[in-house]
Amino acid sequence: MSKDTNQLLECYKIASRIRSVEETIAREYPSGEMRCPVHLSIGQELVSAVVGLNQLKQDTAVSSHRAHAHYLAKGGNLHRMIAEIYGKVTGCCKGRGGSMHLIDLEVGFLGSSAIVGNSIPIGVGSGLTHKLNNSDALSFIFLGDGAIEEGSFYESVNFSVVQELPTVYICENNLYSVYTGLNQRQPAERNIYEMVSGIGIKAVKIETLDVLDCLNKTTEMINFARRTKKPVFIEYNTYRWLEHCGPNDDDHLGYRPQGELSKWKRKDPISNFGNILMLDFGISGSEIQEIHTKIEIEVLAAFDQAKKDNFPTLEQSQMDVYAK
Ligand SMILES: Cc1ncc(C[n+]2csc(CCOP(=O)(O)OP(=O)(O)O)c2C)c(N)n1
Ligand SMILES: [Mg+2]
Repeated sequence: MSKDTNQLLECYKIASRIRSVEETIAREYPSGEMRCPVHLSIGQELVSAVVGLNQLKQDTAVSSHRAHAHYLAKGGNLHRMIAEIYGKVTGCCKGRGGSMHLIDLEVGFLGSSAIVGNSIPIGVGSGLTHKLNNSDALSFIFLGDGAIEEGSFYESVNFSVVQELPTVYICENNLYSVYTGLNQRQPAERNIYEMVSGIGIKAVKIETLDVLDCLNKTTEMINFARRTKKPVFIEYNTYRWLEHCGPNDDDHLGYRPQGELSKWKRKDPISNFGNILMLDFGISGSEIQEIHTKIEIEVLAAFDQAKKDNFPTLEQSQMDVYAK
């Protein structure tokens, strides 16, 4: 198998694993055992997969409320994430943070937080650290289109540009901030990446519907950042399938134009990706099936373990979350 095919398969596995984890969360959530809000990114997985494929262990990453995919693609521990969502002491935040507060310092996932825009400057600080240490590492900053409307974003990009920091801004433009469409929040003629490029950062927009193009352009941008140690901004055109917060469909609420959700679902990047692998890269249906079976076994084991784990004792619940 060629290096390219191997890389594509790896990317497909990352995306499919994220989908499986989040579908399992959605299925299990109604039982009421996960006592925290969950923001699922079903439909958006390809972004994390193409970025994750280009991340090195030494790189760092920060994220916000919709962070499961970013944490997993960076190599964050699956069982510790699920245990965190179940509030268990084995969770990555010792069960105190829930879904929106994920951290795995062993793989450079510095943390996620519920306050829109507040992890962006932390990612900039991490980029500054990489620069001061003369390291080759990059600092990845995951944000949504809504976070572009926070002041901290402009200060951060400006500082990254002026100081030439190795920061990679990954903006998942899923067209909505909760129930408010981008077209109600920003002028119709504006393109986010064009506006951001006005701050002086190299910026592009990438479509997630064209899987191969999405991977190639992402690799090109991240390689540029690694080679030059300069900041880059990537806007992805993507789409959230489920409600803003929770495991349900919300198309009946009427904030999405009729037919928009079904159009995106028909173009599901993951099944599209599977078809490309089979039709253009000679991967058999049974190989694809095997990938999914292995993922399912791993995911179910993580859920089983997390459910069996203990809640923190009073003493444990007061421990420093960073304590080993
Ligand atoms: C400072 C701040 N303002 C408002 C909120 C409420 N809030 C939570 S998520 C969210 C939407 C953010 O949209 P976006 O950045 O596009 O991310 P998405 O939910 O689409 O992934 C908002 C407004 C918040 N958590 N923090
Ligand atoms: Mg959004």
